[in-house]
Amino acid sequence: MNRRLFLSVVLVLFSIKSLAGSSFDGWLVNEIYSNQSGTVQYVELIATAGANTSFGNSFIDFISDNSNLSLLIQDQDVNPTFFLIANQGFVQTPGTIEPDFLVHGSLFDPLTSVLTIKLGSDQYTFDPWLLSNDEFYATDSQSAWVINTPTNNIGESGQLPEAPLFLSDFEFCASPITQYRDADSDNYGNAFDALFSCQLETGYVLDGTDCDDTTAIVNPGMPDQPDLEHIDQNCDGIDGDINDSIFVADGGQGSGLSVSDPTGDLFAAQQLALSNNKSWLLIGVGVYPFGSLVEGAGIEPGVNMAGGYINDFNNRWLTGNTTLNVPYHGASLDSATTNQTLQYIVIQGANDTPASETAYALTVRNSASVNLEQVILFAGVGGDGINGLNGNDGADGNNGTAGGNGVENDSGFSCSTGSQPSRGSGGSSVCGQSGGRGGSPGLEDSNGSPGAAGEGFGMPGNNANLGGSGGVGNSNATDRLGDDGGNGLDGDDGNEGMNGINVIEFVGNEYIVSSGTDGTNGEHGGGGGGGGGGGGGAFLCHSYGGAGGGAGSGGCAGTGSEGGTGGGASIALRLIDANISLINTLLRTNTAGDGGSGGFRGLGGDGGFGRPGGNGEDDSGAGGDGGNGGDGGDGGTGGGGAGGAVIGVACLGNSTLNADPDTSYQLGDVGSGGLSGGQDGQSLNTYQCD
Ligand SMILES: [Ca+2]
Ligand SMILES: [Ca+2]
Ligand SMILES: [Ca+2]
Ligand SMILES: [Ca+2]
Repeated sequence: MNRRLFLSVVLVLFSIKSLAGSSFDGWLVNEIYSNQSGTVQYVELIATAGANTSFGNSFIDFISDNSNLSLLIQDQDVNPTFFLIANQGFVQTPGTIEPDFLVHGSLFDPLTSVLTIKLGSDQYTFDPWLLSNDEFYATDSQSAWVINTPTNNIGESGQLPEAPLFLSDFEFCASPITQYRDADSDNYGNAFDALFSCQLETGYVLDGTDCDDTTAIVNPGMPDQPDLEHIDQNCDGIDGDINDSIFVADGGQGSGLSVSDPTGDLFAAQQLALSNNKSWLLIGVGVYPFGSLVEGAGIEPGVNMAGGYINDFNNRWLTGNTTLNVPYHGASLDSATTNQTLQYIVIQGANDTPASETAYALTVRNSASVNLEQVILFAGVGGDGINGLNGNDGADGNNGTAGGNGVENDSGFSCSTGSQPSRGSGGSSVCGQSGGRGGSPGLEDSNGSPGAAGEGFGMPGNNANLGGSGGVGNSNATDRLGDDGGNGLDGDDGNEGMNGINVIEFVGNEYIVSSGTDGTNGEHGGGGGGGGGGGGGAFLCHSYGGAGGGAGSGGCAGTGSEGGTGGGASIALRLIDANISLINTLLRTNTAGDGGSGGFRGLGGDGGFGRPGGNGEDDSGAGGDGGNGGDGGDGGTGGGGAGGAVIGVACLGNSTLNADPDTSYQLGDVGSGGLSGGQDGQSLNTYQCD
């Protein structure tokens, strides 16, 4: 005789609403169902008027005598009425529908004395909990029995058939054999399709541990790795093999050796995997620091990583991220041995990249076969280049001094006895480009001396800055004058530096930035020549001519400015003698570094002025004027550094890239070239990967 499901339902609705954020406000438990063993269970929620249909990140708790289950419902946007939570046995029962949220195992203890379901702050209590083996009725929100009609959020409605689990016509025997249907012939039976019979029937087996009896590739004897379809191929309740895994969860404080005791230290978890001979790290949704500037972020060969796990590793969240925060130069995998895999992992490079350094998200080296499955590699920013230092301006030249005027120097009647007029001094120079000194004047019949040449000839053989010739003593009006000194030549300007170019180059497998070169220094201006001394006079009183004027010194050269250094690149994936397969992987870069600008060039100093020679006295000659110093040349301007490149994948050495059509690239801005003429960087999805 079937026992009818009998439920006395007490509904306790607390009016406390959640203060903020997501919640199940306005939702009720509409149908709840379990078979006797708890292997087939579902709960159908229904929205009342005004219910919150965006209840992502809300919890549902099932609290029963021997089981407390807390489910985090992620990012669910429901339209508009139902939400169906069911377990795996429900899914495997013919005639049912796809639930909105699938739970491995049981939702609650079917033999519990009281069941409490918490929908956020709303709480429902069912008490007592008696089960029928009829398998046909559910309980609705009014505590009434109803024919079960589990309905999911798109409105599909199914039904659990009456008595689906046991055959109706029992044959009496003393020791009936419990046996399980093996529909897929993999020698593991379906626990939810059992039969008591006196002999082992065709199509049945003694083992009832097949968690999916529709396919022979799923059963407890199969290997199971984390996969993109999240199939629990070995029926241990998780996607992956519990016995071949270390468990990592955000904030975990445990040993990492079991699903209920995860560690939060991803780096240590790798060592744990190696010492315990485990192949996989199963990693919960969250953000994990991985490596530092000091120790790098090495991924251990032979330790595979799979992310996206939630709800005590029972489920995986397709759009949830397991993010590894790595230093700016990225994570690295060196000498992976066999088919090493990263799956549902985000590797995020830091953005504290030093100047002109390149940012990487991941480098794979010396590895024959590495697989990235639904991975996001996001390189940090490339380091900006450094601006070149400015050149120094050259000092101006100093002026010469004037020559003394001619005077009488005679002992005769009414003649005066002046001393020899002083020669004009050449302007001094801090860069050795002094102006020439003026020449001495002659007395009576003697000639004036030539002025001294200025220092720093611009060009050999050019007499531009020679001193002037002295005047001829006691001669006619023209000859007795000292000649003016020549002006110094201007110094040539320095050469401009070369600008950085955007050719991509790796040396020693490192991206090389292209910096601007320094500008060269200008030349100093030449000093002017001193004026010649005037010739002496002999009419009536003997007299000195005027002394030559001093020349101005040359202006000093401006120095060249430094070139700017090049900007660093931002590179998502660097392969060095490695082969890699990418499945639905995103290669993403941040912006590359801008090139540094060349410094401002130093300007040349102005040449000093020459000064006039002294006047003649009566018939003595005037001294010649000192020449002006030449101006110093300007320094050359340093070149601008080139902007850094953005590159999805760089294949160096002997590397190959196999990317599926779902793999994509999202590259940031290239670095801008520094002033005045550095080139902007290049943008390449792949570099030398053909
Ligand atoms: Ca089977
Ligand atoms: Ca199977
Ligand atoms: Ca699997
Ligand atoms: Ca498994």
